[in-house]
Amino acid sequence: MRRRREGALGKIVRDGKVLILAYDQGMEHGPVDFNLKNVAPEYVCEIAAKGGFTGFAVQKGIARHYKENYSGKVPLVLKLNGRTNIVPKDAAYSPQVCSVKEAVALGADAIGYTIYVGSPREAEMFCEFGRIEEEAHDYGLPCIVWSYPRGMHVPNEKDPAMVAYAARVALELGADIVKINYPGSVDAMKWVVASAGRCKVISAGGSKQQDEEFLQKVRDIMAGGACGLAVGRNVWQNEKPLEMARKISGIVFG
Ligand code: FBP
Repeated sequence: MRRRREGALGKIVRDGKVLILAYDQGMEHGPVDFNLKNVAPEYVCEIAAKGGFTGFAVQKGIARHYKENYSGKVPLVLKLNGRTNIVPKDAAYSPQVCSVKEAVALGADAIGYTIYVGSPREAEMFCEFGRIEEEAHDYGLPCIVWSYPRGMHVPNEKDPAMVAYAARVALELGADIVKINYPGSVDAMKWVVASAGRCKVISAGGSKQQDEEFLQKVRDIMAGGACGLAVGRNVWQNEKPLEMARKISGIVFG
């Protein structure tokens, strides 16, 4: 039975802001991102549950096996596609590995889908996402697009003009929220946000930085008009993840 089309962002937005804990790096990068603590999903689920996040982004295997560790404590953002770091990026493609129906069965509050804008295989991802977006919206689920310029035609993935292009593509494909890589400055962020129109913009955290350096980046992201972050490594790789989450939260919601 399908839910009515709501067009609302539901639980993943609080006071107009979004703060998602991303934990799909095990597939995207491999266990190289982990240590003996954060390789255990129970550890990161607890951070998701206690860190004041508006969403927890994972693949379906983590969602199913660890449901008791996060369910009812933090909204679930289910990633519907994924790839490994082993395959060359020239023709970057992230295949769909989970259906919208399964996301609903797992209790998802939103779905996530990665598009590599500019890749020779972008057309396949556009088509896949087009079908997902229609179905997810029929179920009343908001759609978050991880929109990353990538592939042989993209010499610099972080080029601010390319990041703005990727944000615009997500708006035009019907995403409710677009997740981009931080384009490097407050002004560049403002252009990304303007390009995304009514599609809300959140930024990835990126690889682990020193605490103060990262918190300044969070301030810049928000000063650029973003509505929040989907952050992973800078929280669960931190020695004091809940303290870090509290500081990020203070900037995003403050
Ligand atoms: P981080 O905050 O750890 O950078 O996570 C954000 C994220 O988008 C993850 O959801 C995803 O696994 C990863 O970055 C993708 O990174 P890459 O750009 O290396 O493919």
